[in-house]
Amino acid sequence: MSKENLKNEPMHKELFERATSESFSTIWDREAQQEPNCGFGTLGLCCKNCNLGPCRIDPFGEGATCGVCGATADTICARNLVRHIAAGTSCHSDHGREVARTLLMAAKGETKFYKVSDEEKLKKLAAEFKVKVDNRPVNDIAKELAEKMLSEYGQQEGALTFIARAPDKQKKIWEKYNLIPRGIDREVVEALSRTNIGVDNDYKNLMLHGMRTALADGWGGSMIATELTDVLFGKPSPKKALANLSVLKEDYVNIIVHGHVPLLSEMICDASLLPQLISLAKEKGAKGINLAGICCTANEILVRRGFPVAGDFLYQELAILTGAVDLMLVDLQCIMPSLTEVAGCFHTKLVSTSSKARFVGMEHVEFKEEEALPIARQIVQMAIENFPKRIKEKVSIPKGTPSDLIPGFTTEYVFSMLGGRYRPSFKPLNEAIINGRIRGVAGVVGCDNPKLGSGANHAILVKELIKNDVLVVQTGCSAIACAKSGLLTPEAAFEYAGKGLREVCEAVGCPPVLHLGSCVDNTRILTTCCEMVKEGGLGKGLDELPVAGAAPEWMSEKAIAIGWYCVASGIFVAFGSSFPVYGSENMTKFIFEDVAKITGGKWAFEADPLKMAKVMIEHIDSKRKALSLKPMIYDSTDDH
Ligand code: SF4
Ligand code: MSK
Repeated sequence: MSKENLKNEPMHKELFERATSESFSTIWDREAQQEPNCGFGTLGLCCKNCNLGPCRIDPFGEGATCGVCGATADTICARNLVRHIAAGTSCHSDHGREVARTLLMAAKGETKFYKVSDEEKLKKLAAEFKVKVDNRPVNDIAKELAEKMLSEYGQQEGALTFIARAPDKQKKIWEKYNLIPRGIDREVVEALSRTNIGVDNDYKNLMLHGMRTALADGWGGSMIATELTDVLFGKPSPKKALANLSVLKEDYVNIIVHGHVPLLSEMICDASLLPQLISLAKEKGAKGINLAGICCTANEILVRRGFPVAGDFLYQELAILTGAVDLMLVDLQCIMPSLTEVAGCFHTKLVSTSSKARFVGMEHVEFKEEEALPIARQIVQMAIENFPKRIKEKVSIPKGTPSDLIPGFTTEYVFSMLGGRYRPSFKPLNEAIINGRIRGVAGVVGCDNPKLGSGANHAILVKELIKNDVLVVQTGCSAIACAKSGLLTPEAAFEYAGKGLREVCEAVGCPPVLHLGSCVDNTRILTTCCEMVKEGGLGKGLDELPVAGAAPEWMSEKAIAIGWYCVASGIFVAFGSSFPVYGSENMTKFIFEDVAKITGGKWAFEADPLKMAKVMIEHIDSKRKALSLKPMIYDSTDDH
């Protein structure tokens, strides 16, 4: 969707008019100012890894054909891409490290604000990490588990423990090509050292390490983040919730949590429910406290607590432009530095909370696990104190009703939901696929991007997939975009799904689009796929499953890492635009041809969401054919 279309939507019109009247440039304006994009950067032909450069390679072969050091387009494109993978892996893995550290502190009694909430999951993980369970106090188990997980960051040899979850077929491929991550930090450090001037100059060798680094994200840092967040705060479960900017309330103190790591936002949830703070809000003239989220922090408090979601990545500035946000607290990742400028036009207080993510001009209240709840109370109180400063005539919350959604699905929940209480199993899902009621499963994830549809492409893609009987699982901002379009409700099955998928959703009472959580929770998609292989009837490896992944509007380096760990795990992945590698013929061939021969996973790049759906469906059908599955029971064009 163009900015013009988005601007003219009744829900946003006033906000964009306000941006103009306040002379504030939104992300759409700034994106337009960047056009035309740098040709060298787009093709991946720019290197600034040393002071002999920066170097640029002429794609037409008329100027420089290599950098000052002699690095070719192949080397430069591969090095740049591996650095992106390393950065994305670092973000997710550092998030996992913080959660593991908090579990350790809780187990050692160093913070009283966190505890093991899901003992069953703790014990299951303990068994995987060979931590003794019998009759030991929960905190002893948690301490040893957290220490073992943290040790996998600096581990020098061997394999990450979660690699054992993958099917044997994938493990054999990874062994053959030396792709098994040894330690999370080790692979990231090696990615950076290999990409320095004069180290690894063979694009294939670089890309193999890039995949090993990405696997350290998916089967390492991200998986630790998901699993230990469940241990600390409990597994998500389906619940009713609301989404879009109209969840903000004119007569309440509105607080928005934004970022990724749920350690503080969980405490903010608790603080926002404290009677004394609600009374204080009332004393200040509000009816109460209204807490909502943006980006993945939104997803975390949505799937576990049912707090509403105000918007995805692109909505962070628009939320402040409503003039109704009394405080926005940020931790890290996907937070636009422009927020301080837009907040300057309103009364909104911005508070940074992570020592790793400071913003010039933003008030900072540093998060410490030892004082988590008092800090959360302090921040909520700051919001309440700020409420009377709201400029009434500047308040404009988009009218209209928030969209309903049912978030909170997990691998474990899909397991019991489909099998029923007495026969929890993936068998019903596999059987529905084998018998041709469900065509396959698609993971649609990732960011929203003003260059690629401003969020609209997610819903177009997902509608087309479910119309063709593809069950969709979602995370991140993509899930939020589809929630706003009303796709995450059981009723969406009646309106949009093909007959086969609709029958399954009707029988189970689930939406045709399942919200699995935040970006780190893409690991729930990996574990769901592993369970499908384990259940039987759909091949021996992840590469044989009739599944596909997509990030139609990706923008973050984290998306690159996610895409690569999926492809390295044998999965087909479609992105809305390519990586900057087209300047190298060899790298382009590696991505489109060679990688499939190594891992069985494949890449496709397609900006048009309907065409993207088509390539994903074609891929799913090719896998159905290879497995000799029955033809689809219903023709998906029958009733639409
Ligand atoms: Fe140029 Fe080579 Fe230095 Fe890159 S590493 S900036 S290509 S000299
Ligand atoms: S928040 S990484 S914009 S999905 Fe995870 Fe959204 Fe992309 Fe950030």
